Amino acid sequence: SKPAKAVKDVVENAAEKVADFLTPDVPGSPGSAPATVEEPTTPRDPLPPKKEQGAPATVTPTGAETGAPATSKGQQGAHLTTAQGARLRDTDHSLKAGERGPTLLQDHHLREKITHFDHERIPERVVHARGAGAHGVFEAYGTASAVTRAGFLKKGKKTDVFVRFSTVLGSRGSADTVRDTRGFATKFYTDEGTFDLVANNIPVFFIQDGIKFPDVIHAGKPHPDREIPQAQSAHDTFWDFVSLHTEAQHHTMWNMSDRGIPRSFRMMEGFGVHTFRLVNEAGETVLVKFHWKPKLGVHSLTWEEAQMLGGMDPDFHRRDLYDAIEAGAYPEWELGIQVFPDTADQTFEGIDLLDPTKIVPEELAPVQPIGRMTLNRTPTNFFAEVEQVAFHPGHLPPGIDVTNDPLLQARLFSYLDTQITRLGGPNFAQIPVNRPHCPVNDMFRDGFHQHAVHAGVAPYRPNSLDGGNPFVAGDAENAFVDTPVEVARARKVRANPVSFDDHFSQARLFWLSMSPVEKEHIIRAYTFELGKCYEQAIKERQLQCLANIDPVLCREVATGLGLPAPEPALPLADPAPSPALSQVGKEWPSDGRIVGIVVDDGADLDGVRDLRRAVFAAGMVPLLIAPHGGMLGDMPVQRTFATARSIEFDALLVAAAPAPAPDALPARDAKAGAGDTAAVDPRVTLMIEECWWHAKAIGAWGAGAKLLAQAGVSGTPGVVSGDSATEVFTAVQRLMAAHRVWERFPTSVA
Ligand code: HDE
Repeated sequence: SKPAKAVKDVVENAAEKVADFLTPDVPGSPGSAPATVEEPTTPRDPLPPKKEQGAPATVTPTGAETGAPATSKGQQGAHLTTAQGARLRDTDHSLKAGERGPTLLQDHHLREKITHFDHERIPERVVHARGAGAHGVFEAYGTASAVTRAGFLKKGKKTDVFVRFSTVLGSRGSADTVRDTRGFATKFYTDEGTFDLVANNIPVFFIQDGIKFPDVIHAGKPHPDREIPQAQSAHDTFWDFVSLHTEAQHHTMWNMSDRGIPRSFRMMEGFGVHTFRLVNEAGETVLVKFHWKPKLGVHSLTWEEAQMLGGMDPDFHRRDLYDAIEAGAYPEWELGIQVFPDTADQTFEGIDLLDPTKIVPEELAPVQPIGRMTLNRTPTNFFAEVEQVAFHPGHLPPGIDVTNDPLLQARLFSYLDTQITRLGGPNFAQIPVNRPHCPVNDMFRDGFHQHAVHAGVAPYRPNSLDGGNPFVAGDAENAFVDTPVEVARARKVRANPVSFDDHFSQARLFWLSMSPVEKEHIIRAYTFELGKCYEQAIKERQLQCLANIDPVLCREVATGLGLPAPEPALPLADPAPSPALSQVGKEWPSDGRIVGIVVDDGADLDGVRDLRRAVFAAGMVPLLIAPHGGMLGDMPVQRTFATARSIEFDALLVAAAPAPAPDALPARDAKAGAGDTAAVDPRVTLMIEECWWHAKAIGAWGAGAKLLAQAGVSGTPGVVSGDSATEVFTAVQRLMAAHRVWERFPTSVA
């Protein structure tokens, strides 16, 4: 039959057709002379490149390589389509046999939609799972040019950055304001390769050797049997570990201080923790520690605010960061370095620079500013940017190098390793937020989620087929050169240097550097955390650690726990305090601070209008709180008594004494016949009381001034009243510069 003949033709001619493709002089091809068989390992000259074969393009993958538009983004066009781009007319109904079903397996849109959804989640980070991020720019002062050849630190150079702030212990959905260390990781997209400064808001770490990281994290995470408590250190396994593993005591002291509950990501310092090595043009080296200094100063919540926020606004820090940026109150930090000579013993003033449980007090080595970072753009898509960003302390540009700090050395392994699992393969550097902003030509190929369509045939070196590309760079072309540091003749050991044995002197240094009110907060934090432990032996062991730090601290916590205070087991160190560690006693700009203004329909609206103007002019954010939503004259009401709580505000101004609204609960003290206060909405009284307890500035005029008297706070420190709104605000603004009305906190220690 006809079809049978057609098949036969194809088959018969096939050999001939194939032969056409083969060049007769390729050894071994049909029709060529028998080849001398070479051993595959026999060296021979590489084949010359084919005529049209040049260097492959070195563009970063955008999709343009496939013919898709270079601007190719996740989505374009106004029409809903399938993942393959076919327009859809219905995405609300699955395809069924009749209105009442069953649903048909052939519904490719249903299957595609549900399958994609089923795979939307990726594993959260094993630590630092909860975070928030923002884009910005770093501008160098040029002051570091003498000590590093890093191009992004040359005077006036601007570099794009992406920052991710995080807590350490909690899961992705945990509350922002828990007591914990905060991550402060910055990606600098420099012209010479990405630099990641993967920092924390605490300058020391729990462990001196990275091999202990799984131990400290297992101890801090929820208990393995019940998986509680979430995002807390106030539990037995944490205190079990840190009381046994006493090198953790310095970091723990910072966590128990107000640093463990920051007011805002914008008001945190950042620390590179480890000592790094900088290399200049001449190849000379210095050792440095990196510091971020927030323009707004270092501020904290009170413990009660932090706990209330955990329920009322678990996203407080994330919201604060995004609100500030969107309001134009761009957060700023100065990057600074402490510089030390790169001596053979790598110590400075007796402090071992390779020990990550030690700081070098700023009074001994000042932090020298080298540039300024401004965060000015919130992410477009949280998952794409904040969740998928991948930092790594080994992402270093020429001019910045690592040291032998054994904690840093383990980190250099861990980050890439964990990201392969978290981001599903080795190609996550191609995710937009992770792409370097400079040419990449790395010879890495294939693998899961490969988005690049690499040109060329020779992803190996040396090659001639791609014209020798890629070429290695010489010193003159700014290659990253590992610093040829001498390695001492040594034996392989699993041991620390003797200097790492001092676990208490710097915890004591921190304690002695605190003001009385900060000491009081530390005492209360230890008492709370240990009070949450069940095991008596753990409390006693931690009290022994506190005795080795300071007898007053130990005594006060022991009293709170109802346990005897032990004697120190070691002679107490005698360090000079470092005033730079205290958060109290200075003045800071109040940009981006939130001022709550209590008003009602009878309030002095002209005064309120002036006040709002003055608050905006001071770079702060006024929020009107009224009995009802909508407008108050020509001003929008942002909060009602039902939606506002004191913890959102940095200061409170009271312009009215509103009568109880219908949705108010009875005043707490109404039954006790507290007189006039019962005639005021109890939520307003509560707001004033809470602001007072939390040591916030309070101001009032008009009817509001009377209310302060009724609440029993007028005439106390940090409470001002006056005739006009703006006069009161001027006084409140001065109080806010000190952050809190510190004298309102009771202190039992000197
Ligand atoms: Fe990390 N750390 N870390 N860490 N770390 C991670 O990497 C690790 C340490 C820090 O916003 C992980 O991608 C080890 C010190 C921040 O994405 C992981 C050790 C400092 C972030 C990891 C440390 C940090 C991480 C988890 C001890 C301050 C969040 C997810 C040797 C200088 C980065 C990831 C972000 C994240 C390992 C100690 C800061 C598992 C092994 C010290 C800010 O690789």
